Amino acid sequence: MRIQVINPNTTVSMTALIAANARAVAGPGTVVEAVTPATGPASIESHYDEALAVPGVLAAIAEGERSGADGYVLACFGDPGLDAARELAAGPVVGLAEAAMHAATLVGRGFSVVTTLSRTRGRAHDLAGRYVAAGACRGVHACEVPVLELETDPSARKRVVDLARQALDRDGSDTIVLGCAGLAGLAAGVSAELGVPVVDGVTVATLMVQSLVTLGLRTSARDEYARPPAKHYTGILNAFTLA
Ligand code: 2AL
Repeated sequence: MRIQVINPNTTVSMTALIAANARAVAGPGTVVEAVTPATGPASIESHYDEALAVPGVLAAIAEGERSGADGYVLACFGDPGLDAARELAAGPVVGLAEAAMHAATLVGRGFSVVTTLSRTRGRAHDLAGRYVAAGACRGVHACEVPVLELETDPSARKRVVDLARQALDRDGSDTIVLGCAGLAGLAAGVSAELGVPVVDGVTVATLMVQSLVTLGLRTSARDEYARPPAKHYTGILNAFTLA
């Protein structure tokens, strides 16, 4: 099967990190195609970034549909454009926060999210409200390292580990969710250090999509996730007009 893993931001080195982590867990019959959108923000750390990432995500999904992708991972913790992607794609689409939060509820009673900037915490709380039962998300904590500095700041990993340790105590949680695709690859090491499950959405979402495709489970096209009604889109969105 072919899984398209979309990095909703336009930073190619981050796509490479995401791809390596997705490929590390994908099964032998699964081809992971990592995509960097042609348009969008360099990183996603505001509602503005998130809104402007969505056209690039949808263009990537449209291309995936043309080339026969079996399923999609949206590899950003804000899950930008997830519902719209489901309206376009025939195969399953799974978001990072969605996958990670669901997985955390399967291995623990309450989780803490460790994310990048404090301004992204509201979105994480909103998504927790959508995906998991009340009380399952015990807290969302920001290490205050900007997304692209996760790659370059030598203190980033230690800040994430220290914050996660504090979060477990403060929140009374038993599981850590990594709240950014740029943290992919840290889960196993941080878990060994802290002695609790640490969930990375890139790997979990990849295996969830692989499982859904294997089971023949596709997004329901009945009602809400049916293909959007054809209409004209004006101006810079003209290319998004559906037949
Ligand atoms: C993210 C992410 O996963 N990718 C990105 O550009 N921003 N999330 C975050 N909380 O900073």
